Amino acid sequence: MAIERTFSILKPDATRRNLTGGINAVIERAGLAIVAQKRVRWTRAQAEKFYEEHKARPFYGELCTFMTSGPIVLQVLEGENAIAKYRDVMGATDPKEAKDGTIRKLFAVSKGENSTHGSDSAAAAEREITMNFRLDEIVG
Ligand code: FUP
Repeated sequence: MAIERTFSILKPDATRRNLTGGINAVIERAGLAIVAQKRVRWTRAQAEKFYEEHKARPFYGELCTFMTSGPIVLQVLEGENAIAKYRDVMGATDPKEAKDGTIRKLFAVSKGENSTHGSDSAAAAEREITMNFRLDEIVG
């Protein structure tokens, strides 16, 4: 296994409920290092671009509305097998299906308001990190 970087978002439902620290504790306990982090609020155009692969899905408009409804925390996580590991730590998209101890089981409100995003492949991680961070903002 190799040291990888993955891209993470703490979504508006999480920032609204002051869960940044609580979620970061789960991330760090899993052995992932937070090597970049910034709190921002996305424009509609930024959300639409980030989620453009979902453009044809019925939830696309609602997803972009939700992702611009409040502050979000953008992160780069680093560690062994970070991409798959963070997907495991987040749990299933729908919190009703997420395993005990996962972020979404612990914190998510619903399938849409599911507290976190994590890249689903190496190509996605590369795209999402470069879209959201300059190289000098990542300190490993
Ligand atoms: P995930 O990879 O677990 O974040 O899930 P997807 O890529 O399938 O979906 C991206 C986001 O779209 C989810 F985080 C939440 C939203 N979504 C819905 O709102 N409804 C759905 O039925 C599926 C996804």
